[in-house]
Amino acid sequence: MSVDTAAAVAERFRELYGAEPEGVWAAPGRVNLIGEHTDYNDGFVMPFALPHTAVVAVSRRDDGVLRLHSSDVEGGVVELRVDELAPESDRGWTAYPSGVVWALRQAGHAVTGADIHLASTVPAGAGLSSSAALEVVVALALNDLYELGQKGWQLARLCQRAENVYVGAPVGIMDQTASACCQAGHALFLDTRDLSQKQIPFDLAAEGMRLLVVDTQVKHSHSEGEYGKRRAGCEKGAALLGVDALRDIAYDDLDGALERLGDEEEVRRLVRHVVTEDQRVERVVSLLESGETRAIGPVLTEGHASLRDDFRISCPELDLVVDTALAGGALGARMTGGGFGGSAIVLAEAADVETITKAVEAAFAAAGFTAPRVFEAVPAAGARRVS
Ligand code: GAF
Repeated sequence: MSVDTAAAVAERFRELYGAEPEGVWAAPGRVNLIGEHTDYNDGFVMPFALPHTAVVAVSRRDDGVLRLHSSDVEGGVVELRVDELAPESDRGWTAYPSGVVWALRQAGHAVTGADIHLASTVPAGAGLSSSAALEVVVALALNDLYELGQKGWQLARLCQRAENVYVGAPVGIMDQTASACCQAGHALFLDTRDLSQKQIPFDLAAEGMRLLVVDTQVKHSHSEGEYGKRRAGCEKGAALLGVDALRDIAYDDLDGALERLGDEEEVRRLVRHVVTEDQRVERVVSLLESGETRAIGPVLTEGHASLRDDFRISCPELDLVVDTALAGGALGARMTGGGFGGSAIVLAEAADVETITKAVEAAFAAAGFTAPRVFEAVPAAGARRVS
């Protein structure tokens, strides 16, 4: 995020609220390299931060008033009272920042109000965690201003609670942790059971490769039913198998576990995805750590097949990106994020990027799909104060 963006957000704050903001903060969106729908199964994930960020200018208030404004949404300043915030009372964009204020206060933090102005460059509904970026940036700003002393992973937990309870979307912990804790030049290997983290160096350019993000422009939403159904199906699988979470099924016991599920075909497919996906995360970590970066390509592609055939959350546009990219010589490709639309990632040799991009654009045009938005992603920094 540029200094200009921070200055523009501060300037707009001054116009709206007639005073200097106490500070400006930024938090990124993410792509997930591997580890999809594993986070609510206590499993492994491996996201990295995008350069696209949600940016807020914020000042404290001591009169219980919360004022919110976004450059990205039509309409003026929304004014709420912090002591009247209530779960699921709002379905609009303001639910994310006000949900964070609610979660902080519920956890006993004395947040007595704020003036907030927001602008975000994270594409909304593209599976790139625009919501988590918005939650985390507000949480970090209030954490700093009110001196709450919470660490990144603790803020991520509070933001997840805001999204689960206040917004009403049953998401896991990956996106908020990615936005809060990622580091530039690294992917974050996160164990979502104990929240332990390992920063894995991920510098594709140094090895002559690139990672493309292809936003299919098919919008998705997590508060709609399909995400929750998958989550409930996984929880049913864990209960039938007598474990706390699918994370507890050992890779070499997968066949046995599938047998024990008998004719629960739907659950069997979900379990197979989650158990094999956890293993794929571990394979990718070990390949990256041993310098075999190109070899992660086929693992990413296997992940896509599993999400498409077993977890059943892909869509024709995502499949077309993957198939076209692979036919054009990509090292690997998969959908990323919650699914049902959103974005795919493509790992490719730098020399093949242009051909692959053109092939994907041509395939979308030929299929009559809306033109995709393609950009290159380099792991960027996590949430931070910028002024
Ligand atoms: C969405 C959710 F918000 C995450 O918690 C995660 O479950 C992801 O879908 C799928 O891996 O981004």
